[in-house]
Amino acid sequence: MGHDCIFCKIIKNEIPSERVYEDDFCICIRDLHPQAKVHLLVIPKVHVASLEEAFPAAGVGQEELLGKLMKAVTAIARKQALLPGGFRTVINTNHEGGQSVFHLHLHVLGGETLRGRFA
Ligand code: DGP
Repeated sequence: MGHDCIFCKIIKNEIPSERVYEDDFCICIRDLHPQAKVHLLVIPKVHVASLEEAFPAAGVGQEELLGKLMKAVTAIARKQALLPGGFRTVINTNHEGGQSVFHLHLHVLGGETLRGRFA
């Protein structure tokens, strides 16, 4: 658990957020600065800083964690009526990838026809 981690504080309800989903493993909140009509963040409760940290060059990777996150994303998208229309999932990794909060999270964007393929 990262003591100064914003998302750890949100998970512990020390910082308020609009939670749309929660289970034992992850939470889903609305992004503070939405980039689409619907912009959600799916955040695992365990503190893993990034995709890089989830899959170190040597040692055990977090395949199960990522699999569970993708399953949660799809279930949440269904509940939020983003399916069958569709949605976009983004994971920003490290500084050049645009990551600003170093607690692994998946962006879920939708609720409209998204312009551009990757931005
Ligand atoms: P990234 O750049 O991929 O690390 O995305 C971090 C996202 O987190 C960014 O879109 C804004 C969002 N965010 C940052 N702080 C907060 C917060 O306190 N509450 C909520 N709901 N979202 C936040």
